[in-house]
Amino acid sequence: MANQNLFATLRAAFPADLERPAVETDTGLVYSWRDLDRATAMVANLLQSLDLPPDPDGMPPRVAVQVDKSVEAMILYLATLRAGFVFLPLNTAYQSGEIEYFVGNARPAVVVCTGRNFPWVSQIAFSAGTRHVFTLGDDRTGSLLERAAHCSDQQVPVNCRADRLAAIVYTSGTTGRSKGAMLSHGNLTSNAVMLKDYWGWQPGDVLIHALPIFHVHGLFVAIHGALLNGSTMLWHGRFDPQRAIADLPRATVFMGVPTLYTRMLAQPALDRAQAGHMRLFISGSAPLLIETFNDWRERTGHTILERYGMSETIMLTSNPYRADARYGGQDERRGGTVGFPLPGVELRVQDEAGNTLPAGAIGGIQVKGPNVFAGYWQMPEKTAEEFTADGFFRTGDVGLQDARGYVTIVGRSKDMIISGGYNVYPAEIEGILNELPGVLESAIVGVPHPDFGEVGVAVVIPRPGAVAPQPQDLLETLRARLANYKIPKHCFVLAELPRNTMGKVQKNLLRERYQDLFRKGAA
Ligand code: MCA
Repeated sequence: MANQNLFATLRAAFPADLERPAVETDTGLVYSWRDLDRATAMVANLLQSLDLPPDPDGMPPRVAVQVDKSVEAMILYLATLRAGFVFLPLNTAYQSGEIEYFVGNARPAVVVCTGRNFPWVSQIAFSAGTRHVFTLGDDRTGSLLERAAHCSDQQVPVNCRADRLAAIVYTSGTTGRSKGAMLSHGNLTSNAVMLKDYWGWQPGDVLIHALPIFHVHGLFVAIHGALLNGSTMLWHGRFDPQRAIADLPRATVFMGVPTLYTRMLAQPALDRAQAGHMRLFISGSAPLLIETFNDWRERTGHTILERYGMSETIMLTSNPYRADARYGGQDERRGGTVGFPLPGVELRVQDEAGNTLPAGAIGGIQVKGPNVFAGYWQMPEKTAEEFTADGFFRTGDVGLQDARGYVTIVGRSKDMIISGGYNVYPAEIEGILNELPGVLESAIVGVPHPDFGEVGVAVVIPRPGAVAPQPQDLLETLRARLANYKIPKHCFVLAELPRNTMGKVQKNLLRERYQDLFRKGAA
């Protein structure tokens, strides 16, 4: 039985000449394919030398990682795959309360954090039973590398079946607490192999990697795409529009969230000449406004390819790179749509009663395929709720598929804000606000934002008789507890919340009231 370890598949795609550059960083460092192979082997050997016990239920040990973006962080991810352990990426903006939840929920055997966070992260980890806490800096320092330096640079990727757990990606729940999406080697491999063909990866491709690597987009879609094609990555430690534009003539593929595109459009240096060498611009993780889609085509001559995915499924649909024969060919990339279900993905639209709807009708989007996760970590009931009796996953997104097969997302059945490509869940923030002494209740709603697409705004109702809460104090309280990108961009203290006859808060009325709050030129 061939080894279904994703790393084995990626390693087989390394170029024959291992001295070629695999990664060139924006700080001038160059890592060859041999460097990647040796370094991932050394870190894999270190992890395996720790004699980590599998869980009583046989689940492989977890490696939780909250470190700044670096090539070594990617090496740690690949080494975790190599060693057959479970990679658990954590947003660097998460604070102690959030980390305490993830560590308590996933019970990682190993935690890797930044040196600056070691004092509080190690305390949380050791208290939760974690056996080893290492540090990793974005400057090739830290105890992880010091220890790995003494390990062999030869390692055979642990033999895995396709259904072996490879990663847990936390995606906050509309009920406020995050759920760990369990992704297997098979989920990741099948999606990566299919996308290599569907997006036309070809010899000579070079990827600009400017996304964080603690979410699906930057960690799986971008990295797997480049590695599986033996392509060099131009590695940006953080997104800078000017640097991304400067690198376009050396690259052929760029992946980003809409905010990255709007920020590059704001730069005069972006023009057809600068983008002339590029083959493909891909957008996802948040809706791409038709204005951005049109402006980009006007300015660069390129038609952005928008696609749709989730932490639970990796990529689900995509606008065509070339005509998709399944839909009669002659397809074009349509702004405002997320294209066609990808090969192997079954997609249907159903109403609340579970009836599959005809083309063009709006309903709940449900999917099935080898890329769809097995479920949420240690939440069998929640998992069961999210799958239909015949095995389709309820995405929570609302949309339609037209007669040509194009999928359009028109909304969400879950209360969620997508801000600059990050999912923000009002319930998590409302839960904290509603516990504060001066607060009777609160509502977080998403409103349009010129840079992040959509951001949260808080509306708070004071508790009668208590000292009236001050908006800034409330935001500071949230800032001390939550990742910075979750903090509402404005807070209003009002006398009451609009409610319907059933007493339900009418968030749609709040969204309407504040929809122009951040519009360019708004007062
Ligand atoms: C930063 N800030 C934000 C966001 N990012 N506020 C709201 N939403 C955001 N996304 C705020 C910070 O809180 C801070 O505010 C200030 O902006 C500056 O922070 P900084 O980190 O310097 O911001 P940035 O460097 O400008 O980051 C903006 C960004 C980043 C580059 C757009 O958000 C980003 O990389 N987004 C990509 C997210 C991503 O990879 N999504 C894929 C998820 P203050 O100073 O007040 O604290 S995977 C997925 O969605 C599915 C599977 C899929 O289909 O891909």
